[in-house]
Amino acid sequence: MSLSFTRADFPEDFVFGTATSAYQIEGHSRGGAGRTHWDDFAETPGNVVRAETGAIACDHLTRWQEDLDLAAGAGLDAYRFSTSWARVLPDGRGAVNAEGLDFYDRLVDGMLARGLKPALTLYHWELPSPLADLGGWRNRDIAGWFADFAEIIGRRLGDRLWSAAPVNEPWCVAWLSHFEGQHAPGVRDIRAATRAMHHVGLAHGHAIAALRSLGVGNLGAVCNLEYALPTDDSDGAHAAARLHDGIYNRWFAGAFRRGAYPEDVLDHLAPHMPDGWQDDMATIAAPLDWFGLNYYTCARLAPCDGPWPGYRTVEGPLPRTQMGWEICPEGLAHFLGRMHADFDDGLPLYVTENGMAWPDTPGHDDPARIDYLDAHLARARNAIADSVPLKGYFVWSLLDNYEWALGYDKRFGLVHVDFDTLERTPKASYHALARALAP
Ligand code: IFM
Repeated sequence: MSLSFTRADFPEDFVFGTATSAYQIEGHSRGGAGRTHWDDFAETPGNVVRAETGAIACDHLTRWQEDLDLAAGAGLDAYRFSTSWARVLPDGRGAVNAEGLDFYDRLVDGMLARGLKPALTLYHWELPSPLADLGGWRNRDIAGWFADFAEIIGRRLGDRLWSAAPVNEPWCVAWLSHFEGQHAPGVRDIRAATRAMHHVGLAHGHAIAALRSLGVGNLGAVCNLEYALPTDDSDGAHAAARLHDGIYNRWFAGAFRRGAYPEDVLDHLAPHMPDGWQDDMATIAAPLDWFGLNYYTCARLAPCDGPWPGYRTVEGPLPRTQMGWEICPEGLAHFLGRMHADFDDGLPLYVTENGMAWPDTPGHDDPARIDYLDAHLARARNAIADSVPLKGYFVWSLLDNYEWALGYDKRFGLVHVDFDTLERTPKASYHALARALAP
């Protein structure tokens, strides 16, 4: 089975890549990395399937050369990776773990040696536990701690990076983790969530400033967006979808690109915002070189009784992935158009994550993933034809990996990983992509 496009169907400079993250693949029990709030969260019964952690994960820490060979072998142009805060600074501040920083140095050189553009994310969720002890994302000081981390990484890797973004999916860092409690630190508290919603943006802004002052270029923001649909035509369902869109999609995109939070969400969160938050907006809206969107699915919203935000999600009719997420490529088309049209900044856009989980077994084809990628890349092509400045697309993920609270069952990889032997086996989707991208 093949993909229905080739490279020639995209602009010559279009960047194809794949994305991974540190804690999900590296093996965090090794190489001097510090403890993270994910280790604490997973040790608390009921939080993570089988209480699994990233202790070994894909053992990328020792197998990284093989993994970069796989990325290059698929004909990709770029490799999106993240630097673990707790691997570089085991206590979150202070002493650097030289072994950790050296690892990322070799990794970046390894990408360049294979012709892969290094696309860095500074933070993909492994908050050092000592910083969590101080309140983590609830504590305003995190913006300064994060800027210091950014500076350490920028000084060491900045001369060889192709791009850098401070925080992967700020909505997950803040709302999913402090309001819904589904990710570490597992808090369910509107005040904690509101503080996190602001401080993660502030940390982003400080990190951008730190990287810029070092001369690191091509800096962006990466937000996950979910296509919010009313479950029916009632006013209540429309209002629910609009509010979900505000919290999920408009909060960070508006802050980063316009320096403003959406009024409809702010109306409810304002009493919980830190004093003087307005003075931070210029920092949060530091100029960017690109905007990245991670897109997977849609949500169908209905109103419900109970406190604000007063809505619930309802099952929809579309086929689903192993995550239970509806396959809805129209949502990608929607956001590509909207993230261009809503902001008068002409910013280049990247799809920084897109992909699906499927219960793959080695030796069997994964046609569902090939279909998924094909359908979404067709929407990407349409957007380019409609003059959306879409410049690249990254598949999530290169490898099957640690899917956070869902452990190791959910397989997002182009490459199958046997978590007993750690053997890597490229799937049919990997081969299909390699054929599509071949010169
Ligand atoms: O695995 C995650 C990743 O860490 C962030 N974006 C979504 C992926 C799939 O859930």
